[in-house]
Amino acid sequence: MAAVPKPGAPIDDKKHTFWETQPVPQVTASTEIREQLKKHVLTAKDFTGAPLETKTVAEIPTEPYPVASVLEWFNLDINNPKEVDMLYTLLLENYVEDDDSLFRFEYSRAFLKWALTPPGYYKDWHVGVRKKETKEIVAFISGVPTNIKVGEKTIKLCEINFLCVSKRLRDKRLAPILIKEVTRRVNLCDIWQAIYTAGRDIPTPISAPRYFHRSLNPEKLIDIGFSRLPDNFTRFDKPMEAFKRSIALEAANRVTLRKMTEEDLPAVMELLKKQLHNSSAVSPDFDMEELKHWMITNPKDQIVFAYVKEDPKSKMVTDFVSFYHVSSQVLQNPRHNTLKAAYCYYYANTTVDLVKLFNEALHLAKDLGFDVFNALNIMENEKFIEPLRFGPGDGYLRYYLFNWKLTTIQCAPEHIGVVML
Ligand code: MYA
Repeated sequence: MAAVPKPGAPIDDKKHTFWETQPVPQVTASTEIREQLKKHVLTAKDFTGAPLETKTVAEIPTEPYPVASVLEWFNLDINNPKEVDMLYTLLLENYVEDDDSLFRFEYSRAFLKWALTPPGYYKDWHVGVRKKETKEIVAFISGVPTNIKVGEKTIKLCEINFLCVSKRLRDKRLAPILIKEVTRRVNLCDIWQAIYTAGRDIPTPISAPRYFHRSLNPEKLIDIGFSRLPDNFTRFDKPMEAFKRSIALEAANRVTLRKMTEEDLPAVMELLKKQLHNSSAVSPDFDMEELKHWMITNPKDQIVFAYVKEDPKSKMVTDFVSFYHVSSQVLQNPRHNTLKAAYCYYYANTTVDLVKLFNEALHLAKDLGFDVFNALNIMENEKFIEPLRFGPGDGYLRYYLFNWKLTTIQCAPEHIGVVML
């Protein structure tokens, strides 16, 4: 993926005929603002900001936007296994790939169902486009409702994900129609803001965190072209063995964690709020039902893995760590079809430092058969990324807010407190 301009740098000079018409910031933070911000420690109140436009539900069209005459809108029924299958296949064949087309995300059916059904989800925010004649799905976009703390203000907004247009229908301006249609449906629910992420640079990211990767299965990662054997290992007799030894996980200083259960929800909620809210530009403001949905899933579905550390005497939960599972298809390798990746999710620590906590998470992920553990340099992740020998990736993930301008326009990755799936 191409190098991302640093937050605050001028955005690309491409014309964005669609995005220029949308309520999103069209400028980046000025050098002056950025210099001022460096001078003091930022807290949530520095970021809050305000909407870019204000409308009422009465102003929103009640009819869907027109699509090409051979296509039609349909609400994908996420509780119907056949329709989940249709979505799974659309994404399997057409969703996000790396620049060299070596890997493509493979979100499992169980994952999709989980991601699209948080408490209070709206069925008509699961927006499909299909061919009128064959009913074959050709495009999709989804929204789910959530409460996000933007600076000091909690806003009910929509989290957009899984925008996908079939490869056969690319570059025909179908994406803007999907975005406008989901916006219309969200607005009809009196919700006016959204949060979303993309690898692509469009107007205007609030931040552009970088991906870091911790190898758990180095031989396979090198075999499939995900990583390379560092040059300085070629001088060894058995380079791969030497490399594997060099990045073995730290075996000392292990922490005793146990699986998180429903009973841990209140304690985890408290820990999480303390950890995230003080210095974040954006962070989740979960209620208990949401936290339960996002953390406690059926183990057989292999979606989220959440663990707590409890004090042996008081039985108080003092620390918490979680990661989720998204595999990628390996597209061009005769020996491997799947890359099993763990992604850093939410965590909070009060008694063990993050290096120790994540060293334990890496052990757990390795024991579960993950090949790699991925993390963005958001939240406090920089504290463990280097000590635990995560390597910088080529990918950057831009974070965006729709119809909201932060006071600072942008923020550093460490001020991002939201993990997008
Ligand atoms: S990010 C994941 C996106 N999906 C993929 O990358 C999968 C593989 N790619 C595809 O399926 C297609 O290439 C897509 C574009 C569908 C991405 N976010 O139809 P087009 C703009 C926003 O001719 P296509 C995720 O899911 C592009 O800059 N805009 O292009 C979050 C251009 O506009 P402009 C994007 O390649 C999604 C226009 O579309 C993206 O056939 C958040 C070209 O359209 C992108 N990832 O299809 C969506 N990619 O000329 C925004 C391209 O102005 C939500 N474009 O530059 C906004 C909030 C809505 C709710 C609001 C509620 C209040």
